[in-house]
Amino acid sequence: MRIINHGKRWKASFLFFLVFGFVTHVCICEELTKINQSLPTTTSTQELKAVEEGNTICPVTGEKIEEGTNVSAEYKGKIYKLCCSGCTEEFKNNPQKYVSKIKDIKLEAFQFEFSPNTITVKKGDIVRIFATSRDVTHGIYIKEYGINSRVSKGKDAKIEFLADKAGSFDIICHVYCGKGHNDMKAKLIVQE
Ligand SMILES: [Cu+2]
Repeated sequence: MRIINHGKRWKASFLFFLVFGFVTHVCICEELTKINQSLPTTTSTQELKAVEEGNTICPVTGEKIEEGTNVSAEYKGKIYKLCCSGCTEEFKNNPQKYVSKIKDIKLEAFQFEFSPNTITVKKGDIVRIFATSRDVTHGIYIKEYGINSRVSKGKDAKIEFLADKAGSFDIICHVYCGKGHNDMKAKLIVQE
């Protein structure tokens, strides 16, 4: 009898641990699922995806890329548009040479100044001005380069051109912006 009792007790405790084990397992699994769900879902492949550089001038020829042209090359996580497949080959041979020609400049317009006041680049550079306004609508006019743009608060302007003429050029606000408007000027210096 004692032996049978022993066996029953053993069975009972075995059953108890089985049920207990199952319940704790389910609980832990649920917790782990919750933790997993709360983790950010971004994958490393998404982070490594190359981004469009958005250039409108071919870094190899310095010429405006015709609309509808779909030729590009990737370098250091950025996709550069090019004007033809010949340029793609040339670009791939020496990407650094062409990428280094692109000069990105932030220009802020406000009553009644531009900041920076002077933009200095080298002849042959592809200049990209990313302009913002702190207050009202301003103009950005560079006669010698045929640039005629306007910028408003919340409506940024992107100006892209090949600096193919050396010299010192006036950047003028040609949109009336208030009392000091006539003095609102900056300089573009293109070094030989
Ligand atoms: Cu002005």
